[in-house]
Amino acid sequence: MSPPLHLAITCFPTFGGSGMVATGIGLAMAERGHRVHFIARELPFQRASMPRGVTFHEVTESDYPALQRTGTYPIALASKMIEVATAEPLDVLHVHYAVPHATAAWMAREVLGEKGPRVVTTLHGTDTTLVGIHPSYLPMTRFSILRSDAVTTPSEFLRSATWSGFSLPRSIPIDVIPNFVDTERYAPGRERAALRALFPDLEEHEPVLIHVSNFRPVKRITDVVGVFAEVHRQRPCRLVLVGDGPEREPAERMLRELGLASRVAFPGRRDDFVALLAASDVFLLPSEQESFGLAALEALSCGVPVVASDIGGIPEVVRHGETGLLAPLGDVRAMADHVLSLVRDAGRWRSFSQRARADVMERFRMEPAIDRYEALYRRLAAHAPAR
Ligand code: GMT
Repeated sequence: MSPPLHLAITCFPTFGGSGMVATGIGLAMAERGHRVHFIARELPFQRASMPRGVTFHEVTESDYPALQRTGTYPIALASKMIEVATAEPLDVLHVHYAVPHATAAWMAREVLGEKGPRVVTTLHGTDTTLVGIHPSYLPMTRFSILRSDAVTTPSEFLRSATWSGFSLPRSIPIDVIPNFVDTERYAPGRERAALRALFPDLEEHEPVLIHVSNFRPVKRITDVVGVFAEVHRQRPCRLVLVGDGPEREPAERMLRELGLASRVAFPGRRDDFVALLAASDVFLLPSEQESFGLAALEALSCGVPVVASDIGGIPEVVRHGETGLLAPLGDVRAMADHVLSLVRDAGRWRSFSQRARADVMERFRMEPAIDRYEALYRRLAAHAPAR
């Protein structure tokens, strides 16, 4: 039997896909008997007690007045990485989201020298398509990606966007390891009690549309509202908007202006939203950018068909015409027509729902993805200099 690996994982501990993927990998590796160190500002998951084999190392910054607004987080993070790698025989340091985590990892490796851990950078999307290519960050992000021992992306789309966005030759290896979903947690369940708690007067067959996100501008929440309004005009329905963020206020204003506020629920950020998701009829994701669309994958896993924009990595997750329906970015009318085609025809909805779950079981289960990360870690550890 191979000896356990010593892994460190860095991510943003926020309500976002990259933190969820990083956490999923770390906890799964610990369950497989490896030692896992999370290095982050906050513990990126909530558990009553720390899982066996897992240690959390908090990144703290000085509040010295002269340092305010100087962005010392990358230095504090690199220092914590050095501290952990000095105390523990780390094989691999896996950072999620390039800005600034890949740069902090490079700084730590410079200090630790060749005996430091191998660095894996997983790009998640806006670190490549938005923030990373911003002139303020591009040279350093590009360099940090190049200095990583391995780079992964969750989709073919993001791999191409990385090569082109950072003017990298296509010979630079980038592994596509699709994101995954816990298919036991995100499972079909049509029990509508959780929805009725939000809408006590919900009719038996009244369709419910749902969207889950951090309500950032790239999610185009006002398109979610636009699609809902158009569907509602032709077939009365409800909308659940799970999450929170900057676009909530404009969405609420739009709903008030449309006179639809009472048909919509904002349950906020909720860990128990799976019951709402599984009982809903269609998941909406009209995003402007999406390297993958983890929220769509969670919906498909629950057997909920997805109506989304035909951009980024979404077509790799949602099979148009089989597990969901895609439309050009911003085409609210086409998305509304897609929703209506599903909620008006129970047989069509059922076949999309069944194919959605089956496709997730075939392509996006957690175990095969974790196998691939484990194989990558083993390959890198085998080529690391002896400590
Ligand atoms: O886009 C977000 O809201 C958050 C961001 C993140 O850092 O978690 O999401 C990105 O990573 C997710 C996990 O790999 C992907 O599912 C999202 O598609 C991706 N978002 C974008 O590309 C805009």
